Amino acid sequence: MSSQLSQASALASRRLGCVMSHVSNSASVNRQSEPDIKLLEPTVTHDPKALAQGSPFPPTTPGVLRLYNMRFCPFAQRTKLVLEHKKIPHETVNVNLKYKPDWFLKLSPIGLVPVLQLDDLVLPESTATCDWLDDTFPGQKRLTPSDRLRRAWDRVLLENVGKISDTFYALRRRAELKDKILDSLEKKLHWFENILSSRDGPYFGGTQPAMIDFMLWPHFERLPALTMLTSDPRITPEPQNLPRLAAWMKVMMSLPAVQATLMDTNAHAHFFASFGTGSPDYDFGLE
Ligand SMILES: N[C@@H](CCC(=O)N[C@@H](CS)C(=O)NCC(=O)O)C(=O)O
Repeated sequence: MSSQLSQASALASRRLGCVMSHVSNSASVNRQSEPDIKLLEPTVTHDPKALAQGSPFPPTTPGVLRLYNMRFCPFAQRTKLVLEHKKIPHETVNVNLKYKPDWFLKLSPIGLVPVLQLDDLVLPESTATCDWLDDTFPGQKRLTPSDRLRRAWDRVLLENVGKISDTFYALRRRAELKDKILDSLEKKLHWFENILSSRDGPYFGGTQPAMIDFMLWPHFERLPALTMLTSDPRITPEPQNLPRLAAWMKVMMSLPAVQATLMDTNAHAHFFASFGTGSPDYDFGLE
């Protein structure tokens, strides 16, 4: 027992006090109250298939950050985008959200992905996980703006983007209201277009992508699938209808983090259709 304790304390002191090699040393300047966290590179690659009820818990490794994910979840994609953009080492475990494993519900009783786990730390919710990552590993790419008004307006954008995703579900529930639902989505997209036009760069963050770009992106990535499902071209940003958003989508697509998490339009459309029939195809495209 005492040898286990001393091993644990040796491990803890190895992990505290120095910053991950590829996260800038500014981390130690910016964080005063908590010790720095040194993450270890994962050595195990988990099967990407979604783990369902009855599947055994994949053992964690001390010092390895884990993301509980669902491959088609726009909220989990936010966390993945921040992890990828900041090059934060992590492993991913995909969860079947229709038949959740008991260990997942025990770990995070709210039962939603994303969830981050690092040793004893368990943190749910896309915005909380992304803020924690940005605060804990600020590195050279701090994503949260320092300007208070910009931060406040980014919150306004964030609060409104959910209405884009709601469209998918509204259309499934009230197909007879299709025109009305799409009219209101189109209006909302023009609102985003105007705000983007008032900013100083191709990104919502300006000349560089900021946290808000990664918070919004997953919802916009799915718009072409919505056009495919509704045959309504107004709701996909193109240079002729929503030029600033179209240009933003183009630059976002070229970011390595977006490339690393991107699902194509067919895959999104397939997943939505499968979700609509009550049998979400979590493993679509694997094998
Ligand atoms: N507010 C949460 C929403 C997350 C969320 O709705 N995740 C969905 C998948 S996209 C989920 O886990 N659903 C499981 C369930 O509803 O039981 C966040 O921002 O993280």
